[in-house]
Amino acid sequence: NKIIVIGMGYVGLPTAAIMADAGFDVHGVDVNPATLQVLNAGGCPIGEPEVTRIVTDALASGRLRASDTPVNGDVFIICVPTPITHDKRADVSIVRSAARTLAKYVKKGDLVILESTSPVGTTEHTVGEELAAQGFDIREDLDLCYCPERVFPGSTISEIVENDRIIGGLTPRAAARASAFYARFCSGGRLETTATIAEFSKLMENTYRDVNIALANVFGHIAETAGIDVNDAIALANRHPRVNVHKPGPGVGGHCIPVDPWFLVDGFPEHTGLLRQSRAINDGQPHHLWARVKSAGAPIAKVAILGAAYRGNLDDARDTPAEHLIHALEADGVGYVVHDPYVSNFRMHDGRIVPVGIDLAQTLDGVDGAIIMTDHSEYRGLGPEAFAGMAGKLIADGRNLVDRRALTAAGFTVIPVGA
Ligand code: SAJ
Repeated sequence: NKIIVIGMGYVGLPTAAIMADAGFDVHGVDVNPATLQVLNAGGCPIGEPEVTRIVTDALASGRLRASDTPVNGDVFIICVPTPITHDKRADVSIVRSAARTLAKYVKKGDLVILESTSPVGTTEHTVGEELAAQGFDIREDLDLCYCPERVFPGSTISEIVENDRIIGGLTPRAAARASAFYARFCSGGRLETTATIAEFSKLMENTYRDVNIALANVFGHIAETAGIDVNDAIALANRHPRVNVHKPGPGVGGHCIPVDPWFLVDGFPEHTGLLRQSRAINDGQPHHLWARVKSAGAPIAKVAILGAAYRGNLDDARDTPAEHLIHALEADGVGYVVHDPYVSNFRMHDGRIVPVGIDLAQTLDGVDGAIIMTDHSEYRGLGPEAFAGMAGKLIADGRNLVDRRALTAAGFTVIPVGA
């Protein structure tokens, strides 16, 4: 069995390596020359240690190769990005062009799988249309499926291998075939359904998380106004057997949660007011935190942003809430420096590169305030010594990590989230 994986990114590359590890002959395809250069030199463009290990092993074994064009195969898997446009519309043009490219290499009887998070109907209408344009009957001649990835950056390999897998076939035959294929390298349950149900359920998962985080953030706003600590209240509410309130924070980042709800809004605008409002609440959190800092009244010319990654202990700054904070600071003419133990310089949506320091004391030296954006373990429990070099005494703790009592006793003003 020869497997062709289109897209050597955060999902496609580890998936390809896991399949090579399971004994398949895998050919990866990517349009990015830098990615291909690293892979062809036997290296891995993703920093996560487990991913690096399995990818470099797969390349060394010869069972994984990569180039800029597909080859003939038996199974084709599309793992390309599905971004949103600047006006929050779903952009499936990369899926379409991947499908158009691979359609020329597909033969009768092949299995074609879309893994990219996609608007409802993409498998049949976008991928299916490109295959039909090559003369295939997409139900009879091929097995076409939607099998969403559920990659959680930081534990990519175990989540690909162990999570339950939704397998949406355009036909029951296609689902059964894909299920047998995933059984070769996935130990979790395999849940066969239709392609559209699979597409919808993937969007539901990430939308559920976004709306729940927005709800937690609203609880945080209420607590701030009422002078209550939201975390104490959440801890108690979560002792109810059917309640799981999420964590309020400084915003929602990453390449999935802030993007995927828009696919439902785009497709079903008349039903998705709640989703739009949740997005607005979560995107507004960095601005909300900055407004709280300003209302503390201390003069601020320069702040240190602690954390560029969108989530703790990751080197991933895609769609980071820190970018929204930077816009808020710039709008007020406030200077900033950024610290992160994992992320080096990162690129904002407007193309600018933001320099990031790794020495915390150096970053804090002489700033008027510090704003914690990421729940890195390095920031947990920080006390007065860590912030001693600051010129001012203001700390906004977007993740409720620092030793608030010790800092307050030492004369710092700590602004938590939701308290
Ligand atoms: N966050 C909060 N409060 C919370 C939980 C998260 O503020 O209670 C923030 C995080 O700090 C982060 C953002 O939300 O900035 C998103 O992080 P996340 O932990 O929700 O997840 P991602 O984006 O890393 O990965 C998600 C996962 N989906 C779900 O948990 C439903 C992952 O399993 C998916 O595979 C991934 O999206 C994807 O690729 O779709």
